[in-house]
Amino acid sequence: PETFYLKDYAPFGFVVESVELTFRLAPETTRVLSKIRFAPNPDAPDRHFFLHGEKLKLISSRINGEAVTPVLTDTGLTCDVPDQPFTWEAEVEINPQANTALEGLYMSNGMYCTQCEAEGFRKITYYPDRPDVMSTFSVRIEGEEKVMLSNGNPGDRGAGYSEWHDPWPKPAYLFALVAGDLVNHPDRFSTGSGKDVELNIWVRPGDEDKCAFGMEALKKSMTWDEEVYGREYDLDVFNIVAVDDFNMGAMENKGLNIFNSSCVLASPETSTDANFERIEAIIAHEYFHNWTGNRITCRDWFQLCLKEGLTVYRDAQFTADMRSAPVKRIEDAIDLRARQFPEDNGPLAHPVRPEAFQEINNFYTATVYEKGAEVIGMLKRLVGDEAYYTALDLYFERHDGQACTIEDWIKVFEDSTGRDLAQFKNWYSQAGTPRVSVQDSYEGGTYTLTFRQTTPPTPGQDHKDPKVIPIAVGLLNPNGDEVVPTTVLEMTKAEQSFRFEGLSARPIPSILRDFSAPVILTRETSAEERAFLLAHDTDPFNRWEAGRELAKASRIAMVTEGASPDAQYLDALQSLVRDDALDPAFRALVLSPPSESEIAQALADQGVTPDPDAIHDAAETFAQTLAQNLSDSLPRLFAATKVEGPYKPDARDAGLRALNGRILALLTRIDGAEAAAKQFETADNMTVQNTALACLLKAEKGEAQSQAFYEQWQDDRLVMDKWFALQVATARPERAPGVAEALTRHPLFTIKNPNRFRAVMGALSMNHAGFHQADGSGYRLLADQLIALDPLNPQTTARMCTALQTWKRYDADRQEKILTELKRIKAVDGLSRDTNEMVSRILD
Ligand code: BAL
Ligand code: ZN
Repeated sequence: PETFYLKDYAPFGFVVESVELTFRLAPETTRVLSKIRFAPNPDAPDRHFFLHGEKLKLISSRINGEAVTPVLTDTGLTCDVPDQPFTWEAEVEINPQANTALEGLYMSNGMYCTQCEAEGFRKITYYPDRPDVMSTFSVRIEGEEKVMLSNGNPGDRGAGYSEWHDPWPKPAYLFALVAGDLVNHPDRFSTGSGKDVELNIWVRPGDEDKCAFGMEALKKSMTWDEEVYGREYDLDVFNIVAVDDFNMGAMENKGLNIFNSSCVLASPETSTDANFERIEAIIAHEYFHNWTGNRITCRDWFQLCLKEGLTVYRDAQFTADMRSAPVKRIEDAIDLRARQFPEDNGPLAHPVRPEAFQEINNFYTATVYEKGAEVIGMLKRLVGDEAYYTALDLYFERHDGQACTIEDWIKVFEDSTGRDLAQFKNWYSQAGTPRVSVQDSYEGGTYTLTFRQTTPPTPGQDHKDPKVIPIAVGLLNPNGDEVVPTTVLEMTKAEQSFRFEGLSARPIPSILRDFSAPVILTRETSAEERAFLLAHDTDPFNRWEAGRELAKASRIAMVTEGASPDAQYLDALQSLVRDDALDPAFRALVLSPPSESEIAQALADQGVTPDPDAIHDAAETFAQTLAQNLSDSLPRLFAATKVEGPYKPDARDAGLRALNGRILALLTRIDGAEAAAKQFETADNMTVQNTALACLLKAEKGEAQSQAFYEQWQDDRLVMDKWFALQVATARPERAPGVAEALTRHPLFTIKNPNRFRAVMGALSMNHAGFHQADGSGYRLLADQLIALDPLNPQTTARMCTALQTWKRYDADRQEKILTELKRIKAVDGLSRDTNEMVSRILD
């Protein structure tokens, strides 16, 4: 397969002045007529007229009204064209019904919808399908569907047709079309400058009652972007559509966001608190793309982090403002360590701005998105809040309507702050998670912190330069008072010391506050000091982090030395859980153990081969000991943290329910699952019903309730995804592959629906000891499923291959078994480019 390189970028030979599209919809024979005005591009090195096109049946083509015969290949067409502006017209036929890859125009439950990012538009018609080619689009849709939508503002509409015009030039990846029997949840929004905008969430009939929360989230997002970034919406209409079959979470098409139904539909009866929080964040994310992504887009796909890192950063700021900033920061750190660190430290490691790819879909990664957002956060920390917003104003002013690069982005900060950010760019170009170690000394009132940074080699990058690392530090004195408030140290060298003078006693340092950089911090320190920080740190993130470090140390000692759960840590947990002065959501996070995969990684980092079963046993023993130690207070704590009154998905109630759920999980270990059974009986919202069922299934006392849940919810796809996932997630390790395998034969399992596939296979890959069963049954099942899915949906198949990226952590037997499966996948005849690239990189 061809590899594409950043260094090869050249502008397209033509600019596109306008695009007119007509769609004649038919499930198996949709006709797409295009009329595109091209003009020579004076900035391009050549005038080679190549239009992308895949799986298209060309019916006819004309230039300036004259029929032409282009040369067709598997990937597009070429044609001789005039050396002056001209009109290209083509008619193609496509088959949405047969499109199971869910890229381009496809059908989902009888409804037409599109996904064009990154390179789906070329499956709709012949076009220069690259983000630096921007144009206005006029669209006419002809069909029998009740609702027919596209980007921009609505135009004429009549029996059997609907017209749309998008006045904002955009790349083809932002094109969208939806047509089907849809109903809307309407609302309106008045922008700061008084523009009245019609808002709609379009859903299948029956889902109307699940739109109100998403609509509120949209209006909050619109207000927030005006208040915080000064960005207003720019069309008369903003449409959101919910679709059941969707590879991603959602898509920011101009004026017509398309959402995986799991990321927009919400009701108390069917959605958990976590679903509500995620929906609010994704609605915001897609809306925020209107400026960071759509008005200013990417020059090429190597620059994906330009829009994704920034937009993830913006949606994280939004969530922090809507909910709790410390809780959001802790959740983001957990997520980064669970998904991005393994990527950055394994065979799939790539820079935040990659320099080569075979299939761009494989680079919609935690590194581009989440590490990309961390890089923005560091930049903001380094320049300060005010300078950050000044730079952003300049970014919008200078680059509105353009397709940009990371260089453009950095230049805006350099120009507006006067700083030289050359070294900072290493964060974009060099992969791998930096390790930062720290040593301290205290003498004559001066406290010195000495940091050392190294970044291990990653594929294709043996050498790493030092990065600019903002290290937020606070110092506490032994009675818990803060003697030096949070100060950002700017580390730029491989080794660097920072002094704090005039201290009357040796302080206790709180380092990397608020997780100020995405690095692995190592510091030899005592359990006492960690327990002190867990009790006293004024920085909530580091308070949680101290607990996490204690938890990890205890777990590792249990696995490697056969130690008992650390008594001091158990005591600390007990006082925290009982401390009503603390935010319940924070207490829930402190009570949430590190994942078994995280412990496996921590062991591997210490040169110990992780044994998944031993790690699982240690987790179980720890939780059982904690439950027994707390046994006297658990029933009281459970009652005291119960949320009374009607369900509200706000941060306060959700935090309390999270704590209550953690307590129920402990209580279930000692009360014969009585409280969980009662909660399941009386549940009036999905959060408590789901929690109760999880506890019951984990205790292997939930068969009847699982059946009842199934009967209650079998007609609700999204709730059934939870039912599928829960059974695999809670299964004892030795049962997990078998449970997952049986579920793939369940009548409601369908490999064609990405949500259902991920519910089962994603849950298996996250049941650490289950997936890594020594007999290799977990690996074998995943490989069987990936081989079955690849011809239907390469994108989702390739994404799921990441479950195998950590293979080098494990013992020789497991490695051998994983390699066997990887090779089996790679040997499949006609394997997709997506999956082939992922498997090859993992094997390398
Ligand atoms: N642009 C792909 C989906 C998202 O990141 O919003
Ligand atoms: Zn995005």
